[in-house]
Amino acid sequence: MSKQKIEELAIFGAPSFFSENLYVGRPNIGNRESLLFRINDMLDRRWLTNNGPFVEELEKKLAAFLGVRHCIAMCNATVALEVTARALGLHGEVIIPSFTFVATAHALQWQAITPVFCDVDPLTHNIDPSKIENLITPRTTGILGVHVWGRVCDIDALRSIAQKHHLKLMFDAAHAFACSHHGQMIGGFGNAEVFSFHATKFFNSFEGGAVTTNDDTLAQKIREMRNFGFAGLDTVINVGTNGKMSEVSAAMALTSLESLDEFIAVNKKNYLEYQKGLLGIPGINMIAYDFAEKNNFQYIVIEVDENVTNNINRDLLVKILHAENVLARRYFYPGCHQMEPYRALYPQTDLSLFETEKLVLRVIQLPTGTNVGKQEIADICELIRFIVNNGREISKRYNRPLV
Ligand code: T4K
Repeated sequence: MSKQKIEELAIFGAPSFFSENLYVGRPNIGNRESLLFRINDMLDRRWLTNNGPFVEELEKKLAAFLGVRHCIAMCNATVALEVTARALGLHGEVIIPSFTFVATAHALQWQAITPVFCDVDPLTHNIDPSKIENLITPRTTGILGVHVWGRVCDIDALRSIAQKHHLKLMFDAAHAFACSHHGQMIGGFGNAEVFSFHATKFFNSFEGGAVTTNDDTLAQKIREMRNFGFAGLDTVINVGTNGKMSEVSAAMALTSLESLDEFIAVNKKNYLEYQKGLLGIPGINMIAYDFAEKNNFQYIVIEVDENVTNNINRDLLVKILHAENVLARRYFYPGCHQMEPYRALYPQTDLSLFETEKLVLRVIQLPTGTNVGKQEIADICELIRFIVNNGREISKRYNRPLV
């Protein structure tokens, strides 16, 4: 039973609709026995990290699954982005979207590379190739595209811009594991691609990530940089860091891999349930996935058009949902360019990010994954429908000054 009267909304003091929090990014856990078996094995072997057998097995399996020559498992995607940018020799300026998790920008800024923020296409939420060339300067050395929500950026356009201007092209594919472009798995495009296997990703290794590439020399360099620059037992040939994936993370990743099809099936089912449940709610539009491609359906993203939602803007909707224990998120509000240090370092940037500035005000992510059931999705959708249908009264009452 959904809320019937606005007095029954938790923002007005009534009990929350859901007794327990429904989170975005709840981890998918595969077969526990399988994981525990691997962990026991690892403990018996006393090989816990530093390119152990689970990491080697994982790298081989992922490279085969993605159809790439090299997969280098890493401790997380942020360090993987840093190492890849460095191994590619990026310096000066690199063009990236502002509409991304701040790790994309930090990975560059951390090594004194200036992230130059480019606007996005409002339909795809991905970097808009038509706005890139204006941002290229003599200092530009690369383009870093992000496959936001696992929806692939316009790879072909980015590739031709990169070729024309002799720039390196890398992708932050943190969201795009098991997604495809023209039928080819993400992982083999550009000079290199970087995945995240963080707990919140549909395929997780607790913390973790990977770099994939078809470039043998680059792969070798990344392997060395991942391990302090070592090229032998006591020979260091490059500056390096500690980007290694531990065996326990690889054990989790191998276990997740066994349930990959199930995770995708659940996400897809949830996506279709949301699509059905949200249908016809004025001003609530869910992003679409291209069914001709492979998708992981990990993100249920809605856009709120407050001109049509009876005065319910995105932030008020999020507040009401939170009060009902639906812990929706506002990724990637307010955009990297509005976060420090970028806001202070590049104060004029917002002037050129017209679409990004609007997008960050209308996007919400809703809970999905193996932890969310069909009934819960139906209830969340009914709640949103109720909120929008009664939007004028709710917003009037919410904004009424207290006496
Ligand atoms: N590039 C892109 C485009 C990315 O989205 C990310 C990461 C990266 C690069 C960097 O990847 P990594 O270096 O992390 O491998 C979370 C994740 O920590 C982050 O990995 C992810 N993107 C980002 C979109 O989301 P926060 O700060 O929002 O996390 P937090 O703690 O608020 O948790 C998010 C949600 O997940 C909450 O609803 C709670 C839930 N949760 C989280 C964890 C860790 C759980 O239910 N259980 C858990 O164990 O960044």
